[in-house]
Amino acid sequence: MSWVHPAWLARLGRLERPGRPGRLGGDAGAVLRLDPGCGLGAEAYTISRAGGVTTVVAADEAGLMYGSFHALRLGDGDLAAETHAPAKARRVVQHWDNVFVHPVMGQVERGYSGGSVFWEDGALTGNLDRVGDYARLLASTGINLVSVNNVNVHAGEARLLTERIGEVAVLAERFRPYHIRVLLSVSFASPMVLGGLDTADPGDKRVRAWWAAAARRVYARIPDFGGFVVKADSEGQPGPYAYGRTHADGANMLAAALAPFGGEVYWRAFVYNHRQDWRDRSTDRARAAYEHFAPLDGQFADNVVVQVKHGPIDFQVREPVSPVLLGMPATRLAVELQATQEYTGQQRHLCYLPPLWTSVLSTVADHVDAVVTVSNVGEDAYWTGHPLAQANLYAAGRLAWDPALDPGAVLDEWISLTFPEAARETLHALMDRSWCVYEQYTAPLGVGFMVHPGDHYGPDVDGYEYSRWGTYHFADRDGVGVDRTRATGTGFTGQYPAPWRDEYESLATCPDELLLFFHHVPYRHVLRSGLTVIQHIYDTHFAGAAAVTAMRRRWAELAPELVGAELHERVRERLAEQERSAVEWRDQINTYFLRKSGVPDAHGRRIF
Ligand code: GCV
Repeated sequence: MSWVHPAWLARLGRLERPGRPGRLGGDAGAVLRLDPGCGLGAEAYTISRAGGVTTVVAADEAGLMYGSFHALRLGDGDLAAETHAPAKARRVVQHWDNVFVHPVMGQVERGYSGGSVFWEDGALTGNLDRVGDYARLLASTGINLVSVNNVNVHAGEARLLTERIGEVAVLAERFRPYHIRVLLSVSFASPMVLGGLDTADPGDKRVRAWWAAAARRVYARIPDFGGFVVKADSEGQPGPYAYGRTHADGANMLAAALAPFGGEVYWRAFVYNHRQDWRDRSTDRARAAYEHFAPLDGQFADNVVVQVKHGPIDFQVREPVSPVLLGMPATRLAVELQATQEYTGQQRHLCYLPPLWTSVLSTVADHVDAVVTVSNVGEDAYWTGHPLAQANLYAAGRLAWDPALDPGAVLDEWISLTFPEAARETLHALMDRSWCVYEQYTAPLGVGFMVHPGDHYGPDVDGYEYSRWGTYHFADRDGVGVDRTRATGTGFTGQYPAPWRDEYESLATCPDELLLFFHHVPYRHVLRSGLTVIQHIYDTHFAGAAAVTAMRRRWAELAPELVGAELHERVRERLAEQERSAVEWRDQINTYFLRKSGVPDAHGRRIF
């Protein structure tokens, strides 16, 4: 039981197993009782505390481990017995780590925390102890599945499935003691790239046999292997469309190969035309995932989980919930969140994302079997490039375990576990509203994608406007936003069930924060808040940038010794960059819309 870290023994006292009561060391601050007959389900535990002794009871070792982590989170005082069980059996972190440094994307695609914890310049990391530490870290949050390579599977990375599977097995060994199973991203073209076949057609029995043999070899090395993650027919990755097959055909072929061993396929629904002509107004990227997948509802094998990004576009600061998550009742689904902050400040900006995530989970938690989060971890000494971005990772695990948790309470938990009490107020002041602040100074009212093309950092209002990526705002002299109504627009609102289809369709009921996602409106359109769209843009951009200045000042007032001088300095430097960037966002967005609309700021503030 290597999850019982030596440092815990002093705090966690005795370990009792059936017929083998025992004392592992230290003073008996806790009793961990493994009792297969206790009636609890897998991974669940009961925890109580009386007279200074904490007791954890579970039917399996995983439950005992999660209960032990809970014990470490407890404050002082007695606790009446509470039972905790995970809401979701699949709590996943996925890495976009390349094995070989990619000429454009680097070692970790969209990674902002240094190199990969798993791979280094083509080789397995030499620092396997850190992988073990990472496993314990993830387990302490509740994560139980991890994928170790990028969903964009390049030729070198494809070999992890075959000749380099031993390296994946080494990683799996480090995760196993923490009850975390490993997933591997695989290329749909593997039978050709690795197997020398002339096709990857799911209808070809040689292809099916190749996958069956590949899965057998994987399980011979990693008996508890979790399964495959697949990005197919998406942004250049190969997929079943090349053979006139559906995504269900493709996913089910892999599922059949994994089924004898209990493995699963995480098949991504991030499928859209990334070579769109910006002149073509009939194509709407928001519609794509639903159009590709909803007609296949009920056709996926039992061990396929269709993995859906939480919004219809791509991890923008504000999007509606993807209609795919509400429209495939006969399919096992996963919701995909992104901790790495590709479009939310790339860990140079402080942006605590769980308020966004819970706004999604409150709608979709009952519809999904798994919560998947794209990792924000790298080689950085703090694990995350922004030390306070650790809170996003922590919350990813905690919310996968219990999507109903309050994001503020989860943040408070993380702060208590990480910093002294005297720093708590400052951290809340900086972090509680940081997602809203980020939204204020960036793309307004759900319109999204006003970022610099390619690296996705900083403002570039028209950067994607005449591109092939399908992410447009359609600002002209009269107004802004994308008409996605059934009445006059792309019809995207029609992909939602009631009541959303009508709520989003009508200007009278569409929430302000999503207005420009669903409607093209004049600048003087009056929001439900009572402000015009143009005045809202000016006000929020001034307020957002000012809020960042206040955050920067507040941090400067915190005594460095409370959090450690190095960490204090790292956060100071990040906040300085966030302030610079927020001012740039404010001025570019405000100037752009003043020039387009000709409508002055009601408060006469400086716009360029
Ligand atoms: C891993 C976005 C990102 C890509 C990412 C892709 C995906 O388009 O910019 O870097 O690729 O999403 O989720 O597959």
